[in-house]
Amino acid sequence: MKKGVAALGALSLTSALLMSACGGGTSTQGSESSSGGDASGSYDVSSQSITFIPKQLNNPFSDVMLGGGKNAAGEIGFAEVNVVGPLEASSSSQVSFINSEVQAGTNVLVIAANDPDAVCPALQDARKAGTKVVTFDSDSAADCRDLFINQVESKQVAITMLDMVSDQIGGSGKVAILSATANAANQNAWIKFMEDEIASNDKYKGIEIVAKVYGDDDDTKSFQEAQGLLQAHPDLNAIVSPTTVGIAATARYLSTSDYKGKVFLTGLGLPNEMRSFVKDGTVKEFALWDPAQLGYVAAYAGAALDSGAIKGEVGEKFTAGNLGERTIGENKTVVVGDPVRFNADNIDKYDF
Ligand code: RAM
Repeated sequence: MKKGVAALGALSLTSALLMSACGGGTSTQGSESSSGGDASGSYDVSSQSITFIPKQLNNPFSDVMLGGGKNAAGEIGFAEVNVVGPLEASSSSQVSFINSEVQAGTNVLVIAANDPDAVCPALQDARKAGTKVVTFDSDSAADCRDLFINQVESKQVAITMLDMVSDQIGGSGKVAILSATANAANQNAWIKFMEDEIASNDKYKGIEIVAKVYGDDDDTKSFQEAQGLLQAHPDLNAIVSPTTVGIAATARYLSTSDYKGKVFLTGLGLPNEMRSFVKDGTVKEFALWDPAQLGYVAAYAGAALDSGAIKGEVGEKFTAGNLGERTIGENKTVVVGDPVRFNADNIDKYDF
């Protein structure tokens, strides 16, 4: 059980999660912990605590992901569930949160790393103190965590984005990437696979990546980077933004610019944030997975590790509640599911 309340300066998602349930999203300052629950889940964690640290709190994607994580934690029966984290996704912004949660005695830490290496020493200390460390969404270096819960195989995310942009530009053209932070392990893995595929797969040989810029998962910076891309590359055919913050900001810029309908935009987005841009013709198609499932599986993985049901070795299996049995794969990674492509025909079926 955790020894105390989350450290001063920790930020909570109480209202963000409520807002997210209603389709909005914001964050407040303070700290949050909840107690209760029983041991009715299959893992006995009734005296244990779990802490979620997303890349940043003021991100609607994080809100949905944490919603799934908290649902699972309640279902499993953790005695205490905490959500803390920074408001911006910079490299070292999570270190103080890791340290204070571990000092307070959290049993399970579930973290989306802003930088695969910057969080490592703190995560190593956490593991030495007996905390089980699960990364989700964005991995740390592999030797600093017990398990990584990956949304989708990284290569499959890359291929989905390449297929969408290729369809939209008719197979060839100039493409820019507007990413999250320069250190984000998840975006960098997807971009690397995109570049490798363009270089090696004839299907994508007409795609030329002419620029890569970083909006830092900050709405204003992403908007400005989109504007800057179009100024610097007036002959651009498409922007691929593998971040929900970046794609929404870019769509907002394009929707009122002369480029609307001329420069394509695709990547990874939340249907609820992108719906109006699909309906007004700014965006044809983009993709994502259900972030709530990612949080849900991560909480179950943490419970399975903490209760001793698994050690975190490749080949072991655990049950992730109503999402069923999962197997630990190569590199101690668990894959949650497949991406979905959203367009005018199906976007109204999704509510996240
Ligand atoms: C942003 C974040 C997150 C990523 C999604 C697709 O919200 O960068 O880490 O997984 O986009």
